[in-house]
Amino acid sequence: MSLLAPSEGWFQKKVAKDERMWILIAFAVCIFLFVWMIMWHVVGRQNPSNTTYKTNPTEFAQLHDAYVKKNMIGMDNGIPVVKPEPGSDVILMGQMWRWSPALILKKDEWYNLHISSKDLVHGFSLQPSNMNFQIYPSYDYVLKFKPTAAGECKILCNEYCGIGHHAMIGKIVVIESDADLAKYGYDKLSAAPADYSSSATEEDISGWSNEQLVKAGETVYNLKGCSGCHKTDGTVQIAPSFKGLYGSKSKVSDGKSTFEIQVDDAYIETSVTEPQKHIVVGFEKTQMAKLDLSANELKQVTAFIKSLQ
Ligand code: HEC
Ligand SMILES: [Cu+2]
Repeated sequence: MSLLAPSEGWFQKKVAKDERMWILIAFAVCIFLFVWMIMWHVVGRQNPSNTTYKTNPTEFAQLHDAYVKKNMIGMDNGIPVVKPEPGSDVILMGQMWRWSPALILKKDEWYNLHISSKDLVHGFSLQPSNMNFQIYPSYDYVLKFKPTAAGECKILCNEYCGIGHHAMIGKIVVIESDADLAKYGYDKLSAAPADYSSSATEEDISGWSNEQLVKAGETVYNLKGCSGCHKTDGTVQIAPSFKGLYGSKSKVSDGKSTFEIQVDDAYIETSVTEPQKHIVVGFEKTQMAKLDLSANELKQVTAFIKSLQ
């Protein structure tokens, strides 16, 4: 609202000739840009695909787990590595705080990359080519693409998503032939993932040896993303390290008081199923995500944590 009312009849006044010209020019520019918005899909080939499917975080996480389990050829720093067939559907999941899996792709081959988030909005930023996409939970965003240069690309997160945001760095390695794998330290990857019961199977594992449980537990630790926050070598980054955790006493708070608690099977179970119940003192500002482990996975990951003395 203006303090002064406009003069009577201003609206009916004829538009001056030069003013009308500017309006016409602006209109023409708008139409021109609008047409090119559509044309760039055809001519420039630089607009991303707009194929998107509805999904949900649980469903996509299951898809990710099954995909990784089937195609994994090894581990890179706690992140599973896959080498998909050219032309195939590839799953890439963003979660607090990592991109999984790491991908080895062949130069000049097409891939259908399905990207989604398990928790919050993340940003998929491919460096150094500087492609950017927002990644939402519940949407499976399909990026049809063909890498045209060999080398290593990093996937950064460019949507602030909390304390571990800066550490959320994924990897896509583009090779010309398998001989290039050595350059990235990927030539000695071991083929078979460890014994691992996915959440889909309710296999009876009561007869498993401790060694089997520990091996499978390490895979759970890597696949389910515990590795994104917890290290196993004693370093504390985002969350307490698992080294020497089992059997020790943790100082925790339940919101009302602070007390010490024995780290045993039951404590690990509550830590995973109800992460907010006991907050470790010193980590009040960080939150642990709820990760939906099956009973088998919980048993396996507990055996793994127990083995890290
Ligand atoms: C997004 C980061 C994140 C992920 C992923 C994560 N955690 Fe945590 N976790 C934390 C943080 C932060 C704490 C400390 C604060 C708290 O107690 O909630 C914690 C605490 C714990 C504790 C208690 C540690 C102590 O010192 O008493 C256990 C046990 C644990 N997590 C197990 C797991 C397991 C098992 C997984 C994988 C299935 C996992 N966490 C995945 C962030 C994470
Ligand atoms: Cu982020």
